[in-house]
Amino acid sequence: MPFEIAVIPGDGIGPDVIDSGLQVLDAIGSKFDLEFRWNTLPWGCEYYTKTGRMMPEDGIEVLRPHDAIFLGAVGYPGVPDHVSLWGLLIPIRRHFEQYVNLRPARLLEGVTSPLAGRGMADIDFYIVRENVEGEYSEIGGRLYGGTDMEMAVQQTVFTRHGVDRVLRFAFELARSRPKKHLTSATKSNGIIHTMPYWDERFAEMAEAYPDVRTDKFHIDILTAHFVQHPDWFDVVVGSNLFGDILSDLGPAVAGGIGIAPSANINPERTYPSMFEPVHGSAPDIAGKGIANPIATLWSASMMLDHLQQPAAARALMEAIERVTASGEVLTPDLGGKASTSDVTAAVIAQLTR
Ligand code: GGG
Repeated sequence: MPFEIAVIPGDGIGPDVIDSGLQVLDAIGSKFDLEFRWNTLPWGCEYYTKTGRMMPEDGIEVLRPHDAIFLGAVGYPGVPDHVSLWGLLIPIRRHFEQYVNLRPARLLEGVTSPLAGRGMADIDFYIVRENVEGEYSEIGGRLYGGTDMEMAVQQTVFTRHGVDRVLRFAFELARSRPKKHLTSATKSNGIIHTMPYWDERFAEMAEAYPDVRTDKFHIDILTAHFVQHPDWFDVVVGSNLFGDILSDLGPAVAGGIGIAPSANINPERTYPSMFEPVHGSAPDIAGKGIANPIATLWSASMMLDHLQQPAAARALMEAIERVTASGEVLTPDLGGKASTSDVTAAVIAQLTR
């Protein structure tokens, strides 16, 4: 049976890196006898300028029957960021209960960390970001617009169901790893209601996982620890906003956002999950052919894992790592001179050698 994959290249460098991903996945398909049927959807900011919507009204129904969604990047100058995000990425995450955003931060061989003296053994952890509630909430509004009493209010939402399910996923992931260590990102000293609640749920959940070592840090010092002690971390769980920030910082210490993958997962598999690089559309380098495709290729490997193709997922990851380890074909963000298509060809060459 072919895998039915919805492909949303999106904006800026999205189409470049997705094109790389599709070439590499087709090569994987030939090697492992897997068939992919790509349903490419032209949604995003250009679509918005033509239609007034980031995706059609029935977009969620169009996506629903697919086995997975493969997405590039969202956002472009001319369309306000909150319009592009709330018109495409966020509705997909919510409708399909992709409540886990799993984001690895691992230093690949051949990639140099900006942290002096740090090597591969020091940077290898996962960020588990709550992906459908928390600070990303449309509850709120503005009052007295245009007057000197103007105000804006934004509500954070932590439900017991929503917090517990992402914590459970993080504990299970930590339990499956050798270090069995889970860190919680909090800010319960300053955020007086939601964060103490998060801490309470974390503490209660920990009782069910006596084999998992736990700790928690306020988000401010946690960011410092990511830089000064990345080796302390194994799995880090955070709310939607904290997880988002940590999952730019984590990959930055692992060599840069150009290699950072992510999986928006519906663990129950009731709905399709979505795989995307962490990075955005990078309009400054769009169309130049120099975007690093590794974040997208690593996301493709996570998609293969989710599609229960572990051998293909591993082979893709090994091919990526052989390319970075050789140091010969790297894009400018990693200190090289290679183009997106050079890296794509190098990964395919490693797959087919
Ligand atoms: N690769 C998807 C993308 O363009 N992400 C940019 C972004 O701003 N994402 C916000 C979020 O993940 O919450």
